[in-house]
Amino acid sequence: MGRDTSRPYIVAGMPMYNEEETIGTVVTRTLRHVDAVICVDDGSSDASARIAEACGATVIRHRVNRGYGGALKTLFLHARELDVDALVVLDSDGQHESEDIPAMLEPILNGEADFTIGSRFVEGGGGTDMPAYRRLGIKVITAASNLSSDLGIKDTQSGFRAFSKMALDRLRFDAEGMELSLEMLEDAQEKQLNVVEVPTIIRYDVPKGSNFTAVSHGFTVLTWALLSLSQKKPLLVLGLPGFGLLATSAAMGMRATQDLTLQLDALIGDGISAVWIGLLGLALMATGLVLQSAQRFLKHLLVREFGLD
Ligand SMILES: Nc1nc2c(ncn2[C@@H]2O[C@H](COP(=O)(O)OP(=O)(O)OP(=O)(O)O)[C@@H](O)[C@H]2O)c(=O)[nH]1
Ligand SMILES: [Mg+2]
Repeated sequence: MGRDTSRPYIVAGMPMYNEEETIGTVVTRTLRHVDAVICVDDGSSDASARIAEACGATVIRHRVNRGYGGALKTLFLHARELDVDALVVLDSDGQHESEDIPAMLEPILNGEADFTIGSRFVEGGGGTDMPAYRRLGIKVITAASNLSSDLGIKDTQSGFRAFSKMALDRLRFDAEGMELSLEMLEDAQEKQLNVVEVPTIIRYDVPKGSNFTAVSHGFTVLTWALLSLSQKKPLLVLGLPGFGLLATSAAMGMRATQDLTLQLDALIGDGISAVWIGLLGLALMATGLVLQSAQRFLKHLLVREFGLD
């Protein structure tokens, strides 16, 4: 059957890993709002793939687990091949409301946005039964990522995202896990895509959900944010703590000198600590300075010599 070219062709994509309890309902509900659903099954050991297919989804199988980022790469590849007008990505565990898909697509279809994010933290959005530690974790990650690049996005951790054809063509990422959430936002910022947050409710009262996995994902994403920050602002990340350590060392050294009357043991102990802390401080500051000037030099080379901006 040919495609109706008089209206936009919309596909929903779902990363899927052992979601047999929820995938059937999510696919059925999602198909009410899109032309096709693609589930990327990442080596599930349960009946997820069979149920998704029975409910009308196309299932793409990875033979080995390639993580959330790997699943998104596969989805982008297929969406480009299918020449879709928009791709909406949502979780297969029932946390995202399929009923919000039209609201997610609207800014894309009317040309206001290239990329939308279903957001818990804009007016009208929220999370049912969202544990406080999750909220805190998201805020910490968002604050860290805003230090390196002022993304201005309130919900950097929502996996409910929709993309225009242009965004699908231009976005590139290579993270394997959930850190993809930030890499994609940074890439969108560098490519000057128009990112809009759409209020949505993300559910936490779904059958599955492991606190351990969520915390470990949280640390992976935070580590990525800090690495990105140290690449972009090495002087802030290394130089500032280095300077703090150097100042501490100086203060300790001065105290050790002044307290000559104190017992020899304590004196030596403090003196040695002062030397170590001082050396660490100097090393961090020096590394920060070297990286910062390397970055400036590289930028200078690219912009001035090769005309790249
Ligand atoms: N393809 C693929 N999908 C995955 C993988 N890990 C998780 N997913 C899917 O990605 C979506 C989000 O994963 P979750 O584990 O629910 O992550 P989360 O929503 O941040 O964490 P919770 O709040 O605990 O649910 C779900 O639809 C999962 O089925 C994976 O390794 N490969
Ligand atoms: Mg989930």
